[in-house]
Amino acid sequence: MMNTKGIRRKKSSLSEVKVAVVGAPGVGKSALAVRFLTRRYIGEYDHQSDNRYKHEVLVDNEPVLYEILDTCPKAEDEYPSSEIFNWADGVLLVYSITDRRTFGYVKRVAAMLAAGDYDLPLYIVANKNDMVHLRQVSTEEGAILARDADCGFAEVTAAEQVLPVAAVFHELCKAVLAARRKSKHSLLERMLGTRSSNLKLYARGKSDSALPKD
Ligand SMILES: Nc1nc2c(ncn2[C@@H]2O[C@H](COP(=O)(O)OP(=O)(O)OP(=O)(O)O)[C@@H](O)[C@H]2O)c(=O)[nH]1
Ligand SMILES: [Mg+2]
Repeated sequence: MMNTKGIRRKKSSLSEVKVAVVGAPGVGKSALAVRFLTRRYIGEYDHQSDNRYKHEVLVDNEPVLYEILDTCPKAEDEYPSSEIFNWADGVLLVYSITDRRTFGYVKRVAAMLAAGDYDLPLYIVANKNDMVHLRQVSTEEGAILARDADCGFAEVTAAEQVLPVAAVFHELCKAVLAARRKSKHSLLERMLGTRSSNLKLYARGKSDSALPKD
């Protein structure tokens, strides 16, 4: 039997990023997730239940283990539970440019998240960009919503693109990792701040991992 001990990765070298893919029924959540996971587009996807996947890739040359929850609302007015938002490190909010109601769904989820103080990195994806003749939501409206929600935004087509779809997952991942670094840093600042003001100077001059010596 092969000894796997030697190849087991040190836990600290692998970042785990949990992403919930959220949006109204039929916007292409599964198509986007499957595109990212397999680079393929199969056209018909399971609508029965939430699906969870694990996928390891390099983001900026660092290995990242994605855990992706492809949610599956049963109705247009069914929103993800707080359990899902507590689980997630980042949320991909998906609507279809061909269906204005799905844009409204994303707006409401963004508002729910802001009101709930989740402080979760978001990324807004406008899918089905291959169907411009059926467009109901302008690029500008999407960009404005993203600006208000302080997150990234892209129009893509899961049906026709591979790299722009992967880029969306990578951008969200980078936002999650940046938020993580920031919260680590502010934890350190809080720890140092309770001691004396010259420790603050110390924190400024040193890297994140530096700890006070006394
Ligand atoms: N034209 C076009 N059709 C798409 C695109 N992405 C998905 N679809 C189609 O839209 C339909 C719904 O896609 P799904 O990926 O199942 O959507 P979903 O959001 O996962 O839907 P639920 O799981 O039911 O909530 C399918 O018929 C897909 O083939 C796209 O970029 N362009
Ligand atoms: Mg689906």
